[in-house]
Amino acid sequence: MSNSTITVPNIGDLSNVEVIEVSVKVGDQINQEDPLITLESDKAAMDIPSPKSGQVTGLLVQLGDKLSEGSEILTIETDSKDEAPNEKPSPPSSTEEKPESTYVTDLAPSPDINPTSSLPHAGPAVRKLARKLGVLLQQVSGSGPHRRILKEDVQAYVKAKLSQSSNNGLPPRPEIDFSQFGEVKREPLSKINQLTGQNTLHSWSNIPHVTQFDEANISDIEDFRQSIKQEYATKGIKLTILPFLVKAAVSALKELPCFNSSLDTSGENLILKSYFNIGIAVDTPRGLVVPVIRNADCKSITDIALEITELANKAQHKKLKITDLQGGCFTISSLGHLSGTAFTPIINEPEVAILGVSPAKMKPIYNGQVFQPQLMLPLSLSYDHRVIDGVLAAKFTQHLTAVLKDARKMLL
Ligand code: CAO
Repeated sequence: MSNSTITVPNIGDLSNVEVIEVSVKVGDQINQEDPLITLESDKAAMDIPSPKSGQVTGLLVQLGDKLSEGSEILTIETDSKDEAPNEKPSPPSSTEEKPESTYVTDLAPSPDINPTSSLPHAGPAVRKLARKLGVLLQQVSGSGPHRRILKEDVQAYVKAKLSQSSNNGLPPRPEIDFSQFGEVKREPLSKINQLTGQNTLHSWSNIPHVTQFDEANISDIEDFRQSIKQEYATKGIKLTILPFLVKAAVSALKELPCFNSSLDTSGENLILKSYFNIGIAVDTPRGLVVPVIRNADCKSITDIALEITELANKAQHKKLKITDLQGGCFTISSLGHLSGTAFTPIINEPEVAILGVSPAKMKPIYNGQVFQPQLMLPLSLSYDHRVIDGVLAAKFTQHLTAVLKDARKMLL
């Protein structure tokens, strides 16, 4: 063991240079080339690296001291007994950042930036942090004295980049003062609307969506429904087309199990589900919610009709519990009571498909001999193309239309 003093090495023609950062403290175990202090003149900032490894036993400088070649920095205890009593560190390294060979993709510098075109002023700790995060200091604006880059500046830069990347890597939209064009009113979005916005943006940006359109002939189901609707209404049950669609969806999910799945977060494995929980999109004054009918395969159409009414009521009166909204496998979004011919529903992640339903209309359908009026229900099936291909999607709607045309097939 030997104790030695480390002094400022040759720093060219500079003298009385201010200490602006001290990177070590007494007791620190340091390695050769670790930065000890940073000096800053009006021309440049420079690190003074340690010429050897060892433990710091005494600090001989503090912030603001003015040092020249030969000024003592600290004492260090080393293992070697052959050390000269006064050690000069290796020549100082400029704080000019060397470009890293790799960068975090989201934070990658724009190609038109030359990493050596300017000399950012930053201490070793800040540069270490920047290196760790893959930040090129030339891109960071310094808020310290002489535009020196502080840790907070690097953190603010990363934060700004991350918020841009959550916006799909697109530059943020400029703030527009719409009142310059006419009268405006600002209304906050409901919490549900904000959440739906985030979820749909995430789904739309991350899932390759394809929508398959089809039509189901629901003439027989509708005749049957009309014939018992009143009787059900007297028992307090609202029998619409939707419970039939839930049952038809379960039948199609059983037939094509990859629709009843989720991709794991690695995107390499499919998690296939043996339960059949169907989410129903419900419109409320506060926004869209999707309560779930659990184990729809084990429930009758009557049970499902009752449950939809209950869940829709709870949704309208803010009575849904978190468990009512969890565990869905496949979602049905019905705009059937309104208008439209088709739409492209957004998949309710982490599900892999969603069925959109538009209003049924009477259409002349050719039966091989004559045109007959039939009630045709438009179906819009959006699916995740990473999991499902077009052939499977066509098979899914083919199965749906077959069971909706002849409800007896749901029993099979
Ligand atoms: N074609 C023709 N008629 C339809 C139909 C369709 N596709 N879907 C429903 N109808 C009929 C019903 O059968 C009912 O008729 P009757 O009075 O003769 O029984 C009437 O329209 C009203 O139905 P409803 O909408 O009250 O009930 P529902 O079971 O079909 O749906 C619910 C319930 C809660 C899902 C629905 O009211 C709702 O909130 N839908 C909105 C979903 C949504 O917002 N999706 C968009 C998501 S993306 O932003």
